[in-house]
Amino acid sequence: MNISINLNEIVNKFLVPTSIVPYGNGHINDTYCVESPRCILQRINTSIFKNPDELMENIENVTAFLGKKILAAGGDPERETLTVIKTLDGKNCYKHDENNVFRMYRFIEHTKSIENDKTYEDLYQAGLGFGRFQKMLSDFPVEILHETIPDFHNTPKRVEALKLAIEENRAGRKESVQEEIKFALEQAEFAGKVVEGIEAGKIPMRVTHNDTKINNILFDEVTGEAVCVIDLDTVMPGSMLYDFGDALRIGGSTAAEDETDLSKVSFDIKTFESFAKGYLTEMKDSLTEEELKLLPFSVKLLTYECGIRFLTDYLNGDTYFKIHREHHNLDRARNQFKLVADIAAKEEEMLKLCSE
Ligand code: ADP
Ligand code: GN1
Ligand code: MG
Repeated sequence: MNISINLNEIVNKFLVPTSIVPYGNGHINDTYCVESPRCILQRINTSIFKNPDELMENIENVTAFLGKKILAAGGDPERETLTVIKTLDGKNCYKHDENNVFRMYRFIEHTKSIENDKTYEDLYQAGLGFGRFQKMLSDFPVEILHETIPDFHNTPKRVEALKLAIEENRAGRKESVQEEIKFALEQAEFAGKVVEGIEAGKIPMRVTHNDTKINNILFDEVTGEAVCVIDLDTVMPGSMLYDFGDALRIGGSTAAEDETDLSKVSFDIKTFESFAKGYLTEMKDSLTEEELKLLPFSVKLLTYECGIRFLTDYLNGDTYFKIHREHHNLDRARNQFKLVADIAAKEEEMLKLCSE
């Protein structure tokens, strides 16, 4: 968040601020809380999201669509989905220059973010929230959606990116991560399962969120109910398996994503039960046999995919994910790989749960 431009000047393009403080724990954008009224100011990461106009168009279209559904269901659109605050001259973002593009959202009050300490009830609520989100978007006109990051969950392409990073060895770290590289490449045989299922017409494409980590959903601070799915930058066509698996990647782990004591990292199968119960409450009628069968596998796949993305970024010199300490991406990769092994050991047990 060490940016050199004057944030007061930026905020004045939207409204008059009294304070601006860094906010949240996202890995991608720079997020600030601004008062008052309380708002979220975000600098869009334009090295990742190359076309902020298309990105903002997606967000406006998706939130407008969700808003109508929420209203029709008797809910409050300003609480249950994001609201973009326009600039004084009516734009959905402010471009200070090419690399400094800012947007503002209404702050969703009386909610909490969950990072690592979560209960089974939280997982159930997250399942309900993400399931409801996907259900509401089931008839969204997909043709108006821009692909903000092409091939985002194309795991085989992620494997190719890892191989390239190994070959290029840009940060000179290859020798020190031989064990991790070996694990990543040994596991690559299952990387294509969902992409191939999609290509074969066995797995349907839907409008999906694509970044369902648990801190991308806000919970009511009193009742604990799932209130609002946020971080809509990657809403794109995809498989529901991406959203299901990715939510349990962090939601199902007994430790934080960057825990270095790997003896603490394991997959808690009860979280699978809780999340699935919530998710299926909303989605079970529209899922196909193939999707249902692959729910346990999706958790392994998405954890593996994220692990190889961290390892790739480490090899490339930490250019994608924000890091907060040296070797942070390597710590994250090791953590995810430990989790992959544990999920694999519990896959059969999860499958049994699905057939009950
Ligand atoms: P990133 O893309 O970097 O992950 P997010 O959009 O997820 O950024 O925002 C980071 C954090 O900021 C979220 O995890 C959440 O805690 C908080 N946040 C984002 N938008 C809002 C909002 N509209 N109201 C309240 N909190 C928010
Ligand atoms: C990023 O933006 P955030 O922190 O919610 C990333 C996800 C990863 C996640 C790993 C656009 O999510 O894909 O799974 O970090 N988002 C993007 O924690 O790459
Ligand atoms: Mg986020």
